[in-house]
Amino acid sequence: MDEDVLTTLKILIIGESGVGKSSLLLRFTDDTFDPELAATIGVDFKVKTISVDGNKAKLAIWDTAGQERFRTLTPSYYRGAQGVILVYDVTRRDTFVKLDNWLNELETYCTRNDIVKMLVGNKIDKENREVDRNEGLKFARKHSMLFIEASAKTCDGVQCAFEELVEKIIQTPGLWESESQNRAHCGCEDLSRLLCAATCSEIKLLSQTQNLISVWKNTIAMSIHLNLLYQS
Ligand SMILES: Nc1nc2c(ncn2[C@@H]2O[C@H](COP(=O)(O)OP(=O)(O)O)[C@@H](O)[C@H]2O)c(=O)[nH]1
Ligand SMILES: [Mg+2]
Repeated sequence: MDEDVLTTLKILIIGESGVGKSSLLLRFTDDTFDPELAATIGVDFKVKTISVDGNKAKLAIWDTAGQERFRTLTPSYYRGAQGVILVYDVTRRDTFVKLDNWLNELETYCTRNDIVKMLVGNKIDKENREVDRNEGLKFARKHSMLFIEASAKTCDGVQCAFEELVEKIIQTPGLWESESQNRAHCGCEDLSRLLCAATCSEIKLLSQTQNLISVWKNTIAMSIHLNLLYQS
C-alpha cells in the first residue's frame, strides 16, 4: 500500500438504468462526458486516489454497468462496501420513486449497517425537471443520507458528491480502520486486489449468464406466442 494512503475504500454506484451512474463515474475519474454513452455489459470499477481534509484515500468505485435493468445485482457487488452513491434522474420521477427498492436491496445485501450513503439527483442541466430539490432533500433526511444535486454533463456537484462521502466515511473510523490495519499487518494489498478481481470476474460471468437466460426467455415467449397465433 502507498505509504501516504490512509485507507482503501469500496464505493458503489447504484440506481435505475439511464440515470447517469457511469457518466458520473467517468466525470469524476477521467473528467470526461459522453452524451451517447452506451449501456455496457458487465461490472467495472475504477480506482482514484483523493485527498480529503489532508487524508489520502484510495477509492475503488464499482459501477453496475447494465445488470440493474435485470434487477440482478449480486451480493458480491455489495460485499464490504463502505460507501454508496444512490443516483436518480431529476427529469424522471420514476427513477426517484424506485429509490425505496434500491434502499431495500442495500439493506438486504450490505454487510455493514453503518455504510455511508450519498443521494445524488443527477441531470440538473436539463430543463424538463420532474423532481424538485426539496423532495430530494426530504427523502435523503428521512433515510439519513447525504444529498447533492449534480450534472455529469456540466460537472456541477460531481467532485463534491465523492468528497463529502469520503469525508463522512473517514469520520467514521469503525468503517475503515480495521481493514487498513489488517492490510498493514499482512502487507497484502495485492491479495485484496486479487480478491477484488476475482469477485469482478465472478460478477461478469453471472451477468453474461443472466443476459443469456433473458435471451432464452424471450425466445421461448416468442415461440409460445407464434404457436398460439398458428393454432388460432
Ligand atoms: N444532460 C445530461 N445527460 C446525462 C447526464 N448524465 C448522464 N447523461 C446521459 O444519460 C444517458 C445515460 O447515462 P449513463 O451514465 O449511461 O447512465 P447509467 O445507465 O445510470 O450508467 C447517457 O446518454 C448520458 O450521456 C447529465 O448530467 N446531463
Ligand atoms: Mg452504466
